[in-house]
Order: sequence, then C-alpha cells, then structure tokens
Amino acid sequence: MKKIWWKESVVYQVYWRSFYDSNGDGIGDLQGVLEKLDYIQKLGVDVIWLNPFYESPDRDNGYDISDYESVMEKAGDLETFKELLSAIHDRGMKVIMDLVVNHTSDQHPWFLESKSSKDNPKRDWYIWREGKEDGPPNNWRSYFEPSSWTYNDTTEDYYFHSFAKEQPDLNWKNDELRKEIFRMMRSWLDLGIDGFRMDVINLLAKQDGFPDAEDPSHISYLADNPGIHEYLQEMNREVLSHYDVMTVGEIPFVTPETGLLYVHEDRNELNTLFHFQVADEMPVMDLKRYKEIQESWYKGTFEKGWNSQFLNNHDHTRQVTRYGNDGQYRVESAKLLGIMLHTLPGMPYIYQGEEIGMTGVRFDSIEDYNDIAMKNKYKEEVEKGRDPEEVFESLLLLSRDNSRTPMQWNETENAGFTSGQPWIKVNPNYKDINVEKALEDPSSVFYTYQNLIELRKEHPVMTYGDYTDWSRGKDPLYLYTRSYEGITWLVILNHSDDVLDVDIPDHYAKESARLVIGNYQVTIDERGHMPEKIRLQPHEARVYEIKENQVT
Ligand code: TEU
Ligand code: CA
Repeated sequence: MKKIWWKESVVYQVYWRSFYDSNGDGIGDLQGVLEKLDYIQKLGVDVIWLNPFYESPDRDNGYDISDYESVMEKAGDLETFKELLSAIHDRGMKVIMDLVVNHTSDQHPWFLESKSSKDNPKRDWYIWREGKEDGPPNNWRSYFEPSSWTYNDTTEDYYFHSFAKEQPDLNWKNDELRKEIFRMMRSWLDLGIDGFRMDVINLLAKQDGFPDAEDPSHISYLADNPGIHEYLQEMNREVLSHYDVMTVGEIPFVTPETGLLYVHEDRNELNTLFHFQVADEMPVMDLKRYKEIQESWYKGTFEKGWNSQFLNNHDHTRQVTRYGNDGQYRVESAKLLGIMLHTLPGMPYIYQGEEIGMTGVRFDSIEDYNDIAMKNKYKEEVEKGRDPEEVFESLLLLSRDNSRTPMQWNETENAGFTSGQPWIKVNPNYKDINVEKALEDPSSVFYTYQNLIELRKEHPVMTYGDYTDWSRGKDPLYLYTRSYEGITWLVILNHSDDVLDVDIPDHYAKESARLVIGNYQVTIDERGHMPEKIRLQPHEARVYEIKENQVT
C-alpha cells in the first residue's frame, strides 16, 4: 500500500462563521481563526478544512458564491487569509479550502449575464430549458425546493438548480466554463493552499435530456451521472496533478462500488471521499447497519482508494446527540464515538466542538433558525396545510443549525464567541460545556481526542492496519481488530446505556496485551494478559494492543 501524508492525517473542520468573532459583529471570521490557532494546534490535528469564505450573498452560508476570487467581507479579506495560511503553515499544519463549483449564486455576474438574454456569451454557462405545458421541463425536486427549475421572465424559460433557486447549477459541458474553473483553482493552489474539499462534486454531470423521474422524491437522479469521471480526470490532469495536495470529494448517493471510481489510486481523480450512507440511512444509531456499511466500504476501497470517517459536520447534527447519548453519558459517549472514528479505517474528520462533546440544540421557534434547508422545508410543508407545530417538531433532529451554533469557549456571555449579538443563538448549555472547562479537566473529551491524534502519529496500525469485525450480530457490542506488521489493536465498544458482558474472541483471550486508550478507569491484569471476559460500563470503549508474534 502506498504511504502518503494525507492518509496519515487528521482533519479539523472550521466552520469559521461559528468559530470565533474577532471584531464584535456577531459573525466568526478568519481573524478569529487566526487568534484561536494555538487551540487547534494543541489538539494536534494535521489539516484544517475551512468552509467557503468567498464573496457571497450568503443565502446558504457561503455555498452560494458570487465571486470565486475575493473574500466575503464577513470573513475578512485576502490579506487576512494569506496571514492565516502562513500562520497555519508555520505551525506545521495544512489548509484545505471548500471548492463549490456545481453551482454559483444567482448574483454571480456570470449568472446575471446568462439570464439577461438568449444570445449572451455566458448563456451556456448555466443550464436553460424550455418549460413543458406551462410547467417546468421535468418533475425533479431539488435538495432545497419542490422543483429544481425556476422560471426566468426575461428569456421565458427555466434554469436548473440542484439546491435553492438562488444557487443555479453551472453547465460543465461548456469548455470555456471548465477552463475558467480550472484557472481559478490554480490561482488558489498557487497561493499555497494544500487542497480542496469539493462540494457535491459528483453532481457536476447531469442526465442527458432531463427525463422525468418515476419517484421524484428520491433525488439521487441529481448525482453520479455519465460524464462525471471525464470532468474529474480533466480537472486532475489540468490542475491537481501539478501540486502535492489532497482532495476530498463530497459524494452523495454512492455505494463502495461507485464510490471507488472517484478515489481509485489508478484513476487519477480524487484522493478520498465523504459518502452519506450513514447520514442518509441512519437518523439515529443503527449499529447493525453501521457495521455493514463499515465492512462494505473497507472491502470495497481499502488498498485501492481511501475512505473518510465522520459522523457530523456543518450539515449533520452533532454526533453525540444523533448517535450517542448527550444526557447522562455525554462525556463517555462522546469519547466512545471519537475512539471509534479514529480506529476505523479511513481519515478521521473532527468538526469544531466535537472535541469537547458539544451537543445539538433545540430552539423555541422556527424564527430562531437560519438553515435554508430547514426553513424552505418548513414553508413547503406548512403551505400543504400541515400543522406548523408538527412540522417544526419533525425538522428538529436533523436541522443543520444543530451543528452551527457558536463554538463554546468559556462560560461568559455568548460562550465567549462574540462580544456582539451572535448571528445564531448560542446553545444554552455553554456554561457546562466549553473549551476552558475542557482544558482544565484532564479527563475531558478534549484530551481523549488529543491522545487519539497523537497515537496516530506513532502507530501506523491506525492508518494502515487491516480491519476485521468480530462482533457481527451482537449489538450493542462493536468489536473489531486492526492489524499491521505484527501488531493488532482490539477495539471493544459498548454502544448502550447498560452494562455489557463481553467474551473476548478465543484468538485473542489470554494473549499478552496492554490497554492503549479507553474512556473509563480500568485496572488491567498485572501480568498484562487479555482477559477471556470483560464487563463494559455504559458507553465504555477500550482499545488493547496485542503483539501477534506472542499469540500462540
Ligand atoms: O451539502 C450537500 C448536501 O446536501 C449533503 O451534504 C447532504 O448532507 C448529503 O447529500 C447527505 O444527504 C453541501 C454543503 O455541505 C452544504 O452546506 C450546502 O448547502 C450544499 O452542499 C450546497 O452547496
Ligand atoms: Ca466578525
């Protein structure tokens, strides 16, 4: 297997607008990230992923870009970004930027031109179709709207958008457009960034002819269409192959088979991907399914391409709330999920605040929310005549704002995030859960994460080890091994609120072992032998190292 720096990296995602506000306008900013770099460095991560900070009307928090080459005023300016970039490099870390090239803002000058007349030179940079029988060209939904088409009065036809109507999709069939995007990518890479997280990158190619969908509510027709691999190979050839950088594609609706086509080492497209089998199929933990997904991605991609591990991000509710226990066992459960993600095969991503066990939120009314996905859905359902209270309740668990509340730094007003009025309310639990407290407490979630990241630097088994699941069918137990060059790590996790008795597989029982990391105090057999049976406390996680040459 090829060894390479990014495979060995841990990435920390900074949703800058909710990270730290340096100037009191209530919005986090790049200067704020700069001021908190010591904190990120203390955690020990290798790479920082910054969500989009390009010029944008901000209808979808920066994912609606109106100028790819300047910095949104809220975030700061290009000089501040350059300063941040070199400060991160000085600390031995790297930076990846969000690349959002499936769509732009409807305020991008390209789109303003494109919609102005049928013979405008930028007309073909977006996707235009005639309507059908007084309606849109087909029956497709978009992610954020009941239709993926919006009518343009001036030209009396429709443009296509996979997301909100303020986010028209670019036409990747157009050669000039692709050239312009590649040039823009090179200009950021030439500035010294270390790669890209590529927003919904498998949506670039569209289905020929836009045929009606049998079931328009399953929007997978938006993704993974013929032509996509040609675009990405061209992007690799024209841009990426000329730099030593990493790329991670956001790739919804793929299986290990189709996902591998994006990241296979011989195909020269992307390095790694985020797939959404967990997020899309599991609103809450379904351990049986989770194990199947891990197994199939391991079998499908290990030693051929490279996978990622994450359970939350700025779009997905905080993991301790969604997949753990954010009440009585918040600390144990946050640590267990961290230990799991960092010992499964693939690059671990940490979303800001995860490392202190931040939780999801429940605000009182829809007015307190900002997420365009949630607000549009609320409006759509209420307009159908459904009870507003019921609609509101149904959207709470997965609202993207669960993860977008400000980073909780300390117990002062607004959690120390801003001296002004925060753009989104702070989670009321900030007096209990905050960075200052976490750093003072040697047994906090923070130090478990710090430890996990440090362990990866010394133990190649975490990166390159093969994976075997020994627990199949025995939920809530998840027991697996990673093995590499004679070293085996045995990971034992209790995904439940109850005590759990576990039989250690014969192969490993009684062998010489040491505890590498756990989330409870454990007294180990003084001869250092793996017991035959162990009793796990609620949400307990243990990782043992076993030297295989001593296994008889
Ligand atoms: O998200 C696309 C998106 O909707 C997925 O993350 C979704 O969660 C996945 O397909 C599983 O269903 C990206 C950005 O992360 C998001 O913030 C933007 O709103 C969106 O693209 C549009 O740019
Ligand atoms: Ca600010």
